[in-house]
Amino acid sequence: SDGPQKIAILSVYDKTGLLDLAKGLVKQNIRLLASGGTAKLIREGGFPVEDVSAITKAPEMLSGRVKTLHPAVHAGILARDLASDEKDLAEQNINKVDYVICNLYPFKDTVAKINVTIPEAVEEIDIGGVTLIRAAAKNHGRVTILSDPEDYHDFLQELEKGEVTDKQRQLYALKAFSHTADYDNAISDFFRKKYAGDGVQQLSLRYGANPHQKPASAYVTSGKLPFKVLNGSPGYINLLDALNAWPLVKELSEALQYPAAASFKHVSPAGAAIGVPLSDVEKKVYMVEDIEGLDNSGLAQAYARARGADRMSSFGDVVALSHEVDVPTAKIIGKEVSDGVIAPGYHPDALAILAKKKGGKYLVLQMDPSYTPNPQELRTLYGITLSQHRNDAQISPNTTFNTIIVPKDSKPLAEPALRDLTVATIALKYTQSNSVCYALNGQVIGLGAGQQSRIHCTRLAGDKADNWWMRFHERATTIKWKQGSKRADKSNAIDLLCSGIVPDSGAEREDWEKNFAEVPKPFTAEERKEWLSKLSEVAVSSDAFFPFTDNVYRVGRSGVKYIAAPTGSQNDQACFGTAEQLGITFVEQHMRLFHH
Ligand code: 93A
Repeated sequence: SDGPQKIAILSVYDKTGLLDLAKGLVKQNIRLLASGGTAKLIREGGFPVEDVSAITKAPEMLSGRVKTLHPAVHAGILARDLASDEKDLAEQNINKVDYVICNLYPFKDTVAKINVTIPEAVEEIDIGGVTLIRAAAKNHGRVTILSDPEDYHDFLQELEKGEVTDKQRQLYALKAFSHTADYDNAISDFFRKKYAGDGVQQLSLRYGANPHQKPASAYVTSGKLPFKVLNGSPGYINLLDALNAWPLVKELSEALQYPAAASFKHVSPAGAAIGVPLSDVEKKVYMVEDIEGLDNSGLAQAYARARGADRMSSFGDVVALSHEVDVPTAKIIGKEVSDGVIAPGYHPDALAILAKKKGGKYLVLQMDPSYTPNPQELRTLYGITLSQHRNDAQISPNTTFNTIIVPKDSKPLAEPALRDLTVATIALKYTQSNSVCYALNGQVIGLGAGQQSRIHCTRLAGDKADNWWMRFHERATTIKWKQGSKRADKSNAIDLLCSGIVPDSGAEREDWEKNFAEVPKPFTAEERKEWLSKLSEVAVSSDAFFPFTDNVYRVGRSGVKYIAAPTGSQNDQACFGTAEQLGITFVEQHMRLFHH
């Protein structure tokens, strides 16, 4: 062909397919230059090849640490078809390189070996190869970079046909950039584990979602983790809970200007609340009557409500608190079965209380409240990386609930309704979908998470709200417990009573009765109905539109007066009409809030 002889530089660790490639290149009259081991193999295969030192006029040095790093190589690769570049090359007597074939030292395989030392790993950090690959990929307008032996065959076929197409060079360059990025990730990953110190940029976790899922870790790729482990050691699900619960309380507190708390289980809130003062009966129902200083701590009141909403679901929770944890809040947590807490700070006496829990293993995380996450979120699932913009939509009592659909003549909502819709909606933003949330008095009273059918969410949450309200019935608040009853056993016994599912007889009934000094009479259907009819002013939020009117009818049976939900269902008009009939204000909440 016309023009000067084309040049290929070959430097490969993985020598698969090398001889076939050399044969094909030589057939096209391409001049081969190769680093030590690569040149040796080609030569032994009987093909003409020169050492890279033929053009660098420098020997390979430092036991191979410097093989191809030289201006004769890199100017040859990086030069464009520009007069000024040509001039520079001519002055230095350097020829343009047209093809680079390179793959890297096996860093990943080396560090995967047990007990690999740092010097062993360091020797496997490829410098010259990465430079060859990056330079050739950068100049892919002119240069072809082959970084994968799998591509040799197709490449040779293209050469046979004439030249490598622009499109093909682009694809090879893309592969090359991905290859070096992946390689660098493996290196930074290794040194993060060795040098960053546990808990600074990365944290080793005991295991993943289950004990057989090892190893497991949490890390950021730059900067520091935004939380510190003050006590205990977090598990994978603890972090899923904590890192969902923290933004919930942060947003809730900012939206309503109150301290806020959340109680998480399996990556959904069991309760969430702001620090509205508690009545005496609320203190009793939430089992916080004996907490000294409760009335003066908005944070303790918030947690009492968050924890009190659904005591069954909160068993073994991860707690999030918007403000520095004080002694009253720590005392409530101290009495409950709980797994961990995340908060921006801890009063030393509060920390001392928490650090004693679970035989000293209670998880205490201190969150940096100024931390702002990257707006783009990544996760991998089944080996596939998914990326999305974070749900950083703001929910605010002043702006989110202004579009009142029915009743048509409605005045703007009053403060308690706005407050409760805000609590319910922010809770849903951090609840596994589908989700529906009932709220009252600044707290969640019933939350349905993770149901595939919306009506099942609405029912689940509504039944929880009903159960919550039954706990305020005098029969439930005046139970005479057997001496030494534990809190969890009490909660279980109350749940059976208040859900209206105490068996008439049999072993389960006998077990239940063992909890009491004086056995309470189970509620009749009429008694339940009568008491539930007194529940009112409840606010409900839904993370997406109601597809059918059944949802509206169901919420109407649990004292709901306000609904906030997105619209867009074929049955919108029917849902609005049903709400109006039931005396419910229907507010359009413009944002769908699915969360997974
Ligand atoms: O130690 S290096 O980073 N220094 C270099 O200058 C250099 N140039 C190419 N390693 C270098 N290489 C790598 O050597 C290539 O990436 C390839 O993996 C390997 C090929 O060496 P050999 O041809 O001697 O088998």
